[in-house]
Amino acid sequence: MLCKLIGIPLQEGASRLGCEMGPSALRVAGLETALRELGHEVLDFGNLSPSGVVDKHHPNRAIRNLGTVAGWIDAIAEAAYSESGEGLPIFMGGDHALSAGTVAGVARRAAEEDKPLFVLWLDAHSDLHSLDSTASGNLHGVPVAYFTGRSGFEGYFPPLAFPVPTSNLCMIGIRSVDPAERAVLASTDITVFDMRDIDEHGVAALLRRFLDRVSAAGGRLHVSLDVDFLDPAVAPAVGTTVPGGATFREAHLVMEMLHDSGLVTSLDLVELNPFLDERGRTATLLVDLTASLLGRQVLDRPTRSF
Ligand code: 4U7
Ligand code: MN
Ligand code: MN
Ligand code: MN
Repeated sequence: MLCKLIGIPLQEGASRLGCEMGPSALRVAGLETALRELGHEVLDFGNLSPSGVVDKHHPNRAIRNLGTVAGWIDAIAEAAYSESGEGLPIFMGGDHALSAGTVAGVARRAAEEDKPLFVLWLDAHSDLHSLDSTASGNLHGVPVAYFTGRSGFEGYFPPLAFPVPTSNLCMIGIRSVDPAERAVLASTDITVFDMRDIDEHGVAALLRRFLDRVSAAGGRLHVSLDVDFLDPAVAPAVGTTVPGGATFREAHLVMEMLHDSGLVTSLDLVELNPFLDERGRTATLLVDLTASLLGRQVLDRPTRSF
């Protein structure tokens, strides 16, 4: 498999500075070597930079860096479209606002191939705020509302040609939802599995159900991994820590199952803040999780029966 590493040093969507160092930390932690050792071809495209920044003002005065983030999304969507034609683009963030661009770009690609696009959102948060409902004003909390075509982004974020149907979106790991987001989740058909669902059923059963749907539909699958999907005890390098997250093994199992499915067509690694890391352990964990997604396993596993 051809893996395309694309750095997106965007940090203006988060309140704490530091995500701009994410792509560097993933490189230092050995992402390219890990994938080569698995037999993959790897191309590092370097880092993207934003399109021209136009100052934008929104009636919600809490919003921060709107023009800057909009400029990033524009450039990211273009790159995501161009690089998703062949190989597996791996978008190295950068904060989660970047997914407004990656998903918009891969959605355009899917539309061109006449395939449905599915999105697996691995996160503590649902990132479903509109520009009107965000109270923090941090734009890493809005990408899902944007790429599913919810209203209020017109004139602020780039026009969205191919919204992702809410029925094609599955969230796993959720444990921090604001009231406005809760209302959206209650009124749409987004599949949401919170931490309680993982506790009760195990992450494998939840994921398998979704993957079966993607496979039956012949869809493309974009995976967006927010570091805070993981428990902060194993992944401390995030600004937005929420206790009670996925364990080390739950996260690897998700990646291993995604590998076996053969369905993943693009990946975001987001919200890594190396300034908050402990001796690179979170960056290293993200490299190892990506390796699991690309076929690293403990034992060779021809289909086994027990
Ligand atoms: B992340 C939050 F209020 N919902 O809007 C907000 F809890 O990309 C958090 O998932 C957003 O890390 C978190 O600021 C965005 C908050
Ligand atoms: Mn997020
Ligand atoms: Mn999050
Ligand atoms: Mn975060």
